[in-house]
Amino acid sequence: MPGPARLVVASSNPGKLREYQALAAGHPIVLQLFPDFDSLPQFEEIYLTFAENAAGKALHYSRHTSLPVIADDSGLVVPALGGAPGPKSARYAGAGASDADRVKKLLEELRGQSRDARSARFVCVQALAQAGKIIAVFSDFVEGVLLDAPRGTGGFGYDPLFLYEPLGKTFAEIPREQKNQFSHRGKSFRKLLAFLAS
Ligand code: ITT
Repeated sequence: MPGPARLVVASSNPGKLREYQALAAGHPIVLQLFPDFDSLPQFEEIYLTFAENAAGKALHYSRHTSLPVIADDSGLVVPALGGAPGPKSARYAGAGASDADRVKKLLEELRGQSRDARSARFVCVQALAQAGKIIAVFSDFVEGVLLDAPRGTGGFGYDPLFLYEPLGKTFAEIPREQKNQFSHRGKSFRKLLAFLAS
């Protein structure tokens, strides 16, 4: 019997890492972290698409371990803002800004906007790479509406503004397992799990 698949998750975002650990639980897969992630040369997310950034990130970090590496590029897309913050979601309020700063900036951009203009989706592209080669790429998204004030203390990033209408709650108001059930990251990760199982 082969042992569980071992993957290294290349991310510095604690919110993402917690979600991946919960997503892997109960599956024949062990998610590891780089022991020294912060001291590795960083990948510059300079591309205009989630896919290019995810693939670039996975390729880059796969050169620092012999194990397969998973990296995701994800973010919030608001069509009424021309797709912003999009692949620049982590840098929307500038370098060194916090989740709260980014939420504040988004609220300012959307102030007084209609329900339609507040439609948004979270997108996640996950790339799996090993030794400088892409093995596979997965993606998914989830649609919601951006509120005019934050609600909830769970999740991370833009979650307190993101109303998931089927539940009538933001992603910051529901347990992690429930967010993972419906989220861009959770749906994409289940495709990755199915791929590994095949
Ligand atoms: P790594 O590149 O190290 O993984 P990062 O935070 O820089 O960490 P991204 O470049 O993929 O990751 O940027 C994703 C940003 O998009 C993240 O910082 C949040 O602001 C936002 N985001 C992505 N997924 C989210 C989610 O599930 N809930 C809330 N915000 C999310």
